[in-house]
Amino acid sequence: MRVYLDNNATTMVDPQVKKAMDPFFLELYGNPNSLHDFARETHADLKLALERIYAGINAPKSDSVVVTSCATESNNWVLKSIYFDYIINGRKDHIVVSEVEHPSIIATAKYLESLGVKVSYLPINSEGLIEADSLRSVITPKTALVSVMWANNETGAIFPVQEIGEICKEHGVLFHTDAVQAIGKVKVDVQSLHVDYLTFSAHKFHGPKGVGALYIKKGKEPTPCLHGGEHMGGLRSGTLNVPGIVGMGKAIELAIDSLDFEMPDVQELRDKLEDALLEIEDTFVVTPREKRTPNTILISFRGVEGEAMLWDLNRAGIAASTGSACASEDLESNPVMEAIGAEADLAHTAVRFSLSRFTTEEEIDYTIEKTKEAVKRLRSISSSYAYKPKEQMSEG
Ligand code: 7TS
Repeated sequence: MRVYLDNNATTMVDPQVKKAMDPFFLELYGNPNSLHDFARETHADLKLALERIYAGINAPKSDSVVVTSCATESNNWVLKSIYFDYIINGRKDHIVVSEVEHPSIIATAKYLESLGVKVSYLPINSEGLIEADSLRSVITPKTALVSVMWANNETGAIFPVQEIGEICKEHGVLFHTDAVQAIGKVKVDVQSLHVDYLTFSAHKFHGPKGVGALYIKKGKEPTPCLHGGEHMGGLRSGTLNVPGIVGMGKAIELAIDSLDFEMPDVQELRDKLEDALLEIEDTFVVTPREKRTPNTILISFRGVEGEAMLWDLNRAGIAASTGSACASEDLESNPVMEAIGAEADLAHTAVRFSLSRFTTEEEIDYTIEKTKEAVKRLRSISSSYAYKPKEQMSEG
């Protein structure tokens, strides 16, 4: 059996999305900006796709949703444009990010730091959550931007974006949220909170890879990252990725439709997996279920190296993860577990299972069986577990 439980890294393209994209490779391949019928024939589908994308996050028509190549581009664009628009000219000198943002935010923040920008990193608490009030003590009159993700990719923890948006509004500071792990899992409505920029990526909700977007509130348009033409209202140049945009439009529509009737089933399967794995002794989950996206579990099996676990699971045909795929070539501990301050031996044991609306009960039953076998086998050969008297173990 092959079981895919790494949906926070990427998802399968929904067959309906693929079907919607198909005509745009061999038939409707015109450049929409050209002046002939091949171009014109793409316009209605592009318009429909953009309408679906706007509707997917409830963006008002007056605001912009700029299609990019991925969330990494959107995140880089926001942070770097803040540097060009507010910092290099001396108006502001500071930005705030959380310490558990995706590397596309953290690495960009570190790069800006190397250019002299002051950066504050908001901590997470022992449950892996951000406390909105922690923002109050770091914000200054020179703060240009706060960037805090809607939901964390490792734990699924949902961050208090509503309250953070309010604090930003009070202080006249721009607010960006990376909603990559939120779209299709929880309701994302840009009009329900104070937010200036919001990032998302189609391949995380059963759309194609290589297409994402940045929502921009009217009046907050950043300096473009890619100059060159009048595409996307002059905000992002480059020939439009027509199949990608059509695919993202269909995918976001399906994802939003599935929120009420499929996500509860995903959550039920996630809870079944989690309950069964927590029956194994010395096993820990940091973020409470009700404070997480419905599809994610980050779980630590004491004494079992995360990578060893992935190896055993992979041999059984099961795909899981120990952390962001962007960093998985290094044998590093999970960044969220580190930020929580977990003991070193626990930080190395975290395994992420992330489900999708295509996950079946049969797959979950199989995963429970194989994970239990793997924990048993790996603990039996683990020097850190087998020889440590149980009484000496304290909770992480
Ligand atoms: N932001 C978040 C919160 C993410 O989870 C990811 C990908 C990105 C941005 C980048 O998206 P991309 O479309 O530009 O690649 N996260 C993961 C992950 O958790 N495991 O692999 C990739």
